[in-house]
Amino acid sequence: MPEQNRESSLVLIKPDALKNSLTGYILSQFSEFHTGLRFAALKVVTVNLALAEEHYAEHKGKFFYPSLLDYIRGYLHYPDEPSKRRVIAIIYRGPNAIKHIREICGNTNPHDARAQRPGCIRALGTIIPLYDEKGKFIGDRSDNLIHASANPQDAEREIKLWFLPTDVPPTVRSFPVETSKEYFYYKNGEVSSEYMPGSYCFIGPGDIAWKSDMKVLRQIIKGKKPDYSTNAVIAKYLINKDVEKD
Ligand code: FUP
Repeated sequence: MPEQNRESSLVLIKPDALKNSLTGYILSQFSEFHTGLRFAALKVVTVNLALAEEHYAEHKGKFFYPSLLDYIRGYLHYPDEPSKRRVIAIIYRGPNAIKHIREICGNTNPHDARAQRPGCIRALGTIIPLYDEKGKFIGDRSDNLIHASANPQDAEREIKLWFLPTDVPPTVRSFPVETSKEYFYYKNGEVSSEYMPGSYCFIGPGDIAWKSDMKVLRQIIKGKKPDYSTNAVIAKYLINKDVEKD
């Protein structure tokens, strides 16, 4: 099959879409009947801080970054109902998946989406004004219902950030995996090859991990500069492990 036909894209159905009962509508917009794309993986995620920060790492330092973290973590749409703070994460796969999905989403900014492409998903979104501590307007947050990978590099980074290889059937995995022969433990932001009291073994011998994550873990253990951060590896292993009650 040509490489383009096996393209994968990460879609996140964000908390505002869940709150507005738009999940079914969004799934039908992306259905195989309409797009020729298929599900490669799907899961319901309570977004931990490491995952939110890594997902939006390119926006760190911008005025809307703190608000964006609260938004994707569901705190803004469900301030008093932790059990409803979820995102639906989906890998779609098929011909020109990235471009096709971005077209159906529309512009990042819901006002522009409405103007440019009435009927696209983000045309249903909202603009929220943001203010600093002194009450001065600093810009807008786009509550745009959905995230979709922008290009193949982002898609690879994002899919490996949100999904374990074993969340994806082997026949539709887009990126190389490796079977570990080693143990890796995690505690308080640190990775180790040795058990420490209170640490958690997230990869053991026989476990399948993304090949690039295994490389990063070995770099960390050897004290070398890693290709990417510990959090970018660990965030997906922490998904749905924290307990937050109403
Ligand atoms: P996109 O690739 O379309 O998701 O857009 P970006 O990566 O540029 O933006 C990521 C998120 O930041 C979007 F969901 C919207 C949000 N954003 C704001 O809230 N305010 C801004 O001024 C710019 C972006």
